[in-house]
Amino acid sequence: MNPVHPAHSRVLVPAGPDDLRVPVTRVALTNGETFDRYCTTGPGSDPEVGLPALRTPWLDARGDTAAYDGRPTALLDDGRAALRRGAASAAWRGTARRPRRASEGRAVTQMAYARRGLVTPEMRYAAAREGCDVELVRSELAAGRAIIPLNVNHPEAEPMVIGRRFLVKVNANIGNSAVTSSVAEEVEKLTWAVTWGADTVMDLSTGDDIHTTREWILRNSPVPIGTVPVYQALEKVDGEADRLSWEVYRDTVVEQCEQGVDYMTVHAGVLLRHVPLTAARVTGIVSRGGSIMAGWCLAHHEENFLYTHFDELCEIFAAYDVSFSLGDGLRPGSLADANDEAQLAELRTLAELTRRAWEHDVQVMVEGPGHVPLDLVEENVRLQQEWCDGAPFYTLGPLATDVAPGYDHITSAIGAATIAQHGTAMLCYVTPKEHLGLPDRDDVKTGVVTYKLAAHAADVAKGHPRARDWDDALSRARFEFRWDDQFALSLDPVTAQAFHDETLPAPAARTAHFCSMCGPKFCSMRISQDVRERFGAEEGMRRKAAEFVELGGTVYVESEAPRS
Ligand code: IRN
Ligand code: FE2
Repeated sequence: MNPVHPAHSRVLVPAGPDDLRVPVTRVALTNGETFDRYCTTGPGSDPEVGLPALRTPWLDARGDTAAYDGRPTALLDDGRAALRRGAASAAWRGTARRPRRASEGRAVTQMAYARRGLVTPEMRYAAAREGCDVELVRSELAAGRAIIPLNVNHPEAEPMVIGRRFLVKVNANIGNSAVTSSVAEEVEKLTWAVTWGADTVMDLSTGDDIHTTREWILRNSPVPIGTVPVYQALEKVDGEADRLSWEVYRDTVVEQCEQGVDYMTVHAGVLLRHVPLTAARVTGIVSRGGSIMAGWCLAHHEENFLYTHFDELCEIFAAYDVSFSLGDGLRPGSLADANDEAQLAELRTLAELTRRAWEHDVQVMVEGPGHVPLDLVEENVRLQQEWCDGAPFYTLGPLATDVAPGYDHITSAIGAATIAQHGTAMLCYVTPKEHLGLPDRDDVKTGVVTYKLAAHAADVAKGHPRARDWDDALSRARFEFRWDDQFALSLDPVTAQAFHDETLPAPAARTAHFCSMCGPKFCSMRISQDVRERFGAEEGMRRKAAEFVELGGTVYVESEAPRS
């Protein structure tokens, strides 16, 4: 994997008593210091080979899962499509993998271990990456306030934790629509997304190659992978939602569990009686999965089969340690619809389902909006946290205004930073193409970087122990005119450096005490440094201020500020 800056390297640092080591991105600074950042890139892989199976020894040592002969991948419906598409797919080693699942009577979810008071290597790994005590991870998992989304069939993934007490995480969606993209491009998008810091990736692929695409993505993904199984189930019934059934859906879920999907969006809160509540909305039902399920309920005049079969679904998820992402099928798609009866009715149902999943030791997060004006954002987190007993909240933005298509990464990052500050655990990114088209490579990067800065802003505001250090390191580099360090420490070194070099490309400019924004004479940082040098830092400035007052000037002092 190519680092985004020559000063970056992925380093494994020892974590704890045994040989457990966790990755960091180490930034080598020109003043001899180093700065370690949270690393999501993984070790890098040849797409045809996949990543090493980091967790297999841990899974084997626990001895509570066993490999079995799942249905041969090549015989699955869309496996056939993959075979038609040529040798590259057929030769994929995934076809020979034997999936594993919980042995009879064994509870293998991270929540189950946590509740029994057991500390797993996964918990220690996640805690080390956060820089927190492993007991915090274990107790939050046990209480349902955090999840470690890791399917036993995705041993390549590096464990990470999602919960309000931990760093705010970012999810990037990738996936082809029928008209564009190839499998290789999707793997490339995954690699690209984690390069810029995506903590999880959701594969929202539709179309013929869906199974193969997912197999490639999973085998190459160092981060947890999420899906929305109803999209694939719909493909299996040729896009006719009325023909969906629990059986088709269940088989699709099992297929994805065997492949190693770590968490799945399940729109089980869209109940028959909730659908009419959306009738008077400005934008109706904007969730793809939500509209599919609403359509099915109305066509059959039956309750949502995801709701009526929820306990069976929990049993399947428990066998593979797949986490629920309880879908917000009735999320508001416009400011006008925010926090309305339909949205809140669904949230109450999601709260009920959260508790039911917990009875099976299945990990849960709860999805949230959408489009919400800033003054209603906090209420979203408060109600979700109260009703769902602190289960992690995972929101799509929300967009704080509807009026800026083309800039919806920004309209939504404003809402995202706000909602994360109030306790949302993971943010689903929005790209500049939202509402307009399929995101390309540049859009994916822009979306991830924009969401990383929103998440980080929230981490700082929440007082996460190590968050502010990053800002301080960058600010010191900036003040000391260590330009290369400022680039290396930035979220997007490539853009930062390119912008700087646009006007001052000469190598000498990298140590110059100014940039082209203000020029040499008017650089406030240079002037402020000169003041320090000439008069000594604090004392000199105080002396100068006193002289100024003696000459009749006034100096603003906090305690004398006018009150209103
Ligand atoms: C996140 C929070 N609310 C929705 N999401 C994401 O939206 C979810 O994780 C998945 O990536 C996508 C599902 O979209 P639909 O099917 O609800 O539109
Ligand atoms: Fe929208």
